[in-house]
Amino acid sequence: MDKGKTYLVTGGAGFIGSNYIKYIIDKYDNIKVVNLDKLTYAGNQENLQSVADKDNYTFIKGDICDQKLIGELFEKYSPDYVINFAAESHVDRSIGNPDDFIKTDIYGVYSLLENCRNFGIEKFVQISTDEVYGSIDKGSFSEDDTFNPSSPYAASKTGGDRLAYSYFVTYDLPVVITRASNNYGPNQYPEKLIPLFITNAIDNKKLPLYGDGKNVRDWLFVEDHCKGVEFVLQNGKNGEAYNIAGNCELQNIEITKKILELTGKSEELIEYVKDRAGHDRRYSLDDSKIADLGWQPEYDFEEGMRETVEWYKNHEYWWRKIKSGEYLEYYKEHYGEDM
Ligand code: NAD
Ligand code: TDX
Repeated sequence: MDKGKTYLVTGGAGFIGSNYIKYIIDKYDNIKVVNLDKLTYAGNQENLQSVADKDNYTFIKGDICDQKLIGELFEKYSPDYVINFAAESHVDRSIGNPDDFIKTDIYGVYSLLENCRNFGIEKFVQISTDEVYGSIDKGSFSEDDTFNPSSPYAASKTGGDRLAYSYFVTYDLPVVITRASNNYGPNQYPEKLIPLFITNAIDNKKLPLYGDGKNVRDWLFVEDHCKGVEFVLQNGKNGEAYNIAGNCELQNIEITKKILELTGKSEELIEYVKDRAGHDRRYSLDDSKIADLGWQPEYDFEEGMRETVEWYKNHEYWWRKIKSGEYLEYYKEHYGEDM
């Protein structure tokens, strides 16, 4: 039982990081959590309302690229674990403007690793992604397969993934790496396929399906991903990477129809649009390595999607502010410029 540890979670105000923080605070009685987040467009303190006032939770606004700030945090909080969720995470944005992706997803990882090396830690978890492997027509990727990233996002994440590994090999830093499938669930920013399509459907807006709609993704409920990350932190072997799959491969058109069914809307809302540049056809992970260690996802897709659609139906205040562009104004009003 991992009591009394201090977790430095980076990017903890985003979709997966915030779900992870809520999960570990609920799971352990005596841990401390420090959440370092730059609060980019994707970071949202409202995701953490249920833990914000707890004595064992501290929020720091800051950039993982800021080595001096990270050093000060290490001096002050002496984290046992560093779990790096912080990233620019949306493929379409990386096609339009790769700059921040290179900075955060590569240099930011380096900046964290340097501080971990100088101060010493028990474990560094780099949250990588299935996109590092690229597309696969048949079969599934294992952890030792070749990297073939297609987008500036995926290439930057590959850089961060391999930098973390190099600190294990070169400096003996206790690093583990997770590579998960596409996540879905509460608090996902409505630019990604599932929350964009749910919220558009609720508003009777078109659902813009790229290309022929037959690209395949493997879907993992965010709570399962959080459990998988914690499992790897506690049980993973240093220097190793672990695939975390949902074991639920679907074409985008199948997801789209499921969303329309669950929101009670017509398939006339589907609109085929120009394909994404460099659009990977299929992602597929072989998760036998983590399964052999004793972990597997619990959610079934139908159950996860029902919960997700219900969440967006019941949290219109959360996503309407984001989609209407009023969010930043609202944020300054409620939390102040410097939060
Ligand atoms: P997200 O975009 O919702 O959240 C990213 C968070 O990082 C935000 O809170 C943002 O403010 C913060 N951030 C960005 N740049 C930062 C910086 N320089 N310093 C500090 N904080 C910064 O992303 P997400 O979907 O929650 O993804 C989290 C991690 O999981 C990412 O590393 C992503 O690559 C990885 N991942 C995501 C998925 C998925 O399907 N969403 C799947 C596999 C892996
Ligand atoms: O409007 C859309 N229409 C559409 O057809 C959007 C936003 C997406 N799509 C397609 C593109 C993909 O085939 O849906 C699929 C999923 O797209 P995204 O939600 O943008 O996810 P993806 O590009 O697969 O990347 C996601 O999974 C891996 C996350 O955003 C990454 O952070 C993660 O690493």
